[in-house]
This record gives sequence, structure tokens and C-alpha cells, in this order.
Amino acid sequence: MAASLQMTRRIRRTPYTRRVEQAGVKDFTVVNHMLLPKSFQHTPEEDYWHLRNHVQLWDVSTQRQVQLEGPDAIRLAQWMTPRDLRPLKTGQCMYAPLVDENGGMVNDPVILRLADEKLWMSIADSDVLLWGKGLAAGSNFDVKVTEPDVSPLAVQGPQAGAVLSKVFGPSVTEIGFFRFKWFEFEGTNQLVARSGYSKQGGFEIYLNGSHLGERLWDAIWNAGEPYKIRAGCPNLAERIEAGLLSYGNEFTLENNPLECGLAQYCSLDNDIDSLAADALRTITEEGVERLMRGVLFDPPSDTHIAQPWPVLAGERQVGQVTSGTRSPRLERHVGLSMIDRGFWRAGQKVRVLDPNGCMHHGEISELPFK
Ligand code: THG
Repeated sequence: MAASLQMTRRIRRTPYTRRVEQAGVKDFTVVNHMLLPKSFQHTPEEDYWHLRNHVQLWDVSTQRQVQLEGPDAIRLAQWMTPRDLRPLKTGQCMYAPLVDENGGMVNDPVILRLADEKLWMSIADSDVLLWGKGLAAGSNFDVKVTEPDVSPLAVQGPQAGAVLSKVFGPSVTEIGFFRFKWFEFEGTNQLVARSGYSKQGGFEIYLNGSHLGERLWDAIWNAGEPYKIRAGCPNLAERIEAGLLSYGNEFTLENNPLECGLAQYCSLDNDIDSLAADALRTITEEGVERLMRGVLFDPPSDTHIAQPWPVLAGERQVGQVTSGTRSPRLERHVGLSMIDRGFWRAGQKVRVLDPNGCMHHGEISELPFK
């Protein structure tokens, strides 16, 4: 048996962890120094179909908020991302790569505009708080960079609107995709956005106030009972099919956003004052050496991929599958891999090497998978 992780104060619990344990969590991972549930009693395949057909409650507190507040909040945020933030109005969200001066990916948060001079960056797994504080201090920008007591709880799946209507009233369903509104909960004002790390539709409640965590969990749980609500977590097969990337798995500081397939979120407009602007213009001129793609292949069993599996074209290694699992819908393995130039065309035949030394036939696919 593999050794287990010993819990300490550095591995932060969330406002919902007790409820997650009561719901029968089987294992966790650590993201942003905080627990993220990875599985419950059901198989990943059962959870996949349940998410697509019903509704799930996910503790995604690890999506920490980095708050930028002050007259230079937008200026600092625009330094951190090459995505043009001018269209981001109060009440809206934007997915945006954070990129350093060499073109390296620092993170890929959802950015929320709370007010003229206040933003949240809802981050993936890296220490954006420290990078932001360093940039703010070094630049003398008039902005405070903090981590507020905000812990997102996601409600995902086709019945999410029906469930949350019972908790916040029917007007939650009027929130547009990547928009948010404020709702009363236990005498407090809470931000509810239509977003989430799945393509099955749903909402994220950015709970401000850890002490309210179990009351919020219970309110949604009780409202969801007639809809077969289950505790869940981001589903690996579903997110890979959808082409949703995971920082630290698919890409790191070593990768630029263009090879990650995030060119649509990078503006090369000269008016955008981002740290990455010069580096990204150079990479654009030279063209990328590799590109994020899907790989469809056939291992015999339902093997979860914990370490990268090499991808070969002929005898040459052209990439590595960094996340992969069996897709219940496509009935094959789906994986994400950066693939070398010359080999990333959809339909390109490849072989994938597993840790036991077995080769599996496959081919390159567009993202999202069809
Ligand atoms: N929700 C929130 N914070 C997060 C995530 C989340 N932080 C970490 C991680 N997930 C960031 N990754 C993604 C990746 C894709 C999307 C959201 C977060 C996403 N993208 C839209 C799409 O693909 O359709 C694009 C939206 C846009 O055009 O701006 O939803 O899940 N709070």
C-alpha cells in the first residue's frame, strides 16, 4: 500500500471539510496548500454520469482568491495577464493566463471584477499572492494584495439551477455565463457566479465567512435531496473531454500560453501594458514548437495516469500525456499532451507508452474532444 499524507496545519482544511468527510470522501489532494477532495464512494465512471445527468456539490475552496484593491488594481492585474482587461466590467468574470516577463505561465485564474478598484483572481495551484505582492511593492503601485476569507463551493450539473433557486430564489437562474450577482444568505451578502470547472453547467458560490461554511453546505444539500445531489469533485474524464487544463499538470512556468492553446486569451495589442508583451510577440513571430492537444488511445484497463506517459510517433517521442483516464462516453482513454510541431494534426497516429513498458495505439485529437 502507498504511504499516506500526514496532515499538519500547513495543509489547510476548508470550511466544508467536515461535511466532505461525513459524505464519505476517500482521498484528497493538496492545491494552494489546502485540501481538495479527489474521490467519494462511487467509481469515477458513476460520478461522470451522475454529474452529466443530475447535480453535484464540490468543495473547491482551493480556488483561493487573490484580491487586488486600490486605485492601481486594474493596472497591476493588466501587468500580470496578456488578456485585455478593458472589457471586464463590474459583475463579470474572465478566464485569463497570468504570464511572467519571459512568457512563462504563472497561473490561469478566473478574474472577477467586484468594483472599479477591486478584483479577485480565483487561482489554480501556484502562489500568485506572493508574486502579486512582490510586483505591487516593487512598482510602488497603489494597490493592496491580500487573500480574503473566501471559499468557493461549486454546484455543477444540469439540475444546479433548480437546486440553487430553492436556496437563493429563482433569480439565480438569470445570471449569465461568466457573470455574477449578490444574494442574501443568513443575513450576509454572497457572490454567486455562473461558472465552474465542468462543461455541465452550474454555479460557484464564493462564500465570504468561513463560519458559514457548514450552514451553506447543509442548505444546498437539503435543497438538492429531491434532485439526487451528491458530494463530488472535478471529474477527470469530463474535464479532459472538455479540454479544461490543470496548472502544474498540463503546464508550468516552463510553458508559454500560446503552446498551451490559450492564444485566444492573449492580446498582442500595443496598448496592453502586460509584463509578457515583448516575450509573447517574439514567440508569435517565431511560432510555437509544440501545442496542447488531445490523445485518444487504448490501454486495456481503466488506468488513472499519475505520472506522464510518453507519446511516440514512429520511434520519436513527440509529447507526454500529463492527464489521462478512461472516457465513459468515448469508451477509450482520453489524455492531454503538448505535441511537437509537425505531429499535432488531428488524426496523426501515435503510440503511448505506459509505466509497465506496454505500448498503446492512439491518435491525436482536437480539443475539446468531439
Ligand atoms: N472556477 C474558479 N476558479 C478556478 C477554476 C474554476 N480557478 C482555477 C481553475 N478553475 C482555472 N481553470 C479554468 C479553466 C477554464 C475555465 C475556468 C477555469 C472556463 N473557461 C471558459 C470555457 O472554456 O468555456 C472560458 C471563459 C472565458 O471565455 O473567459 O470556464 O473552475 N472560480
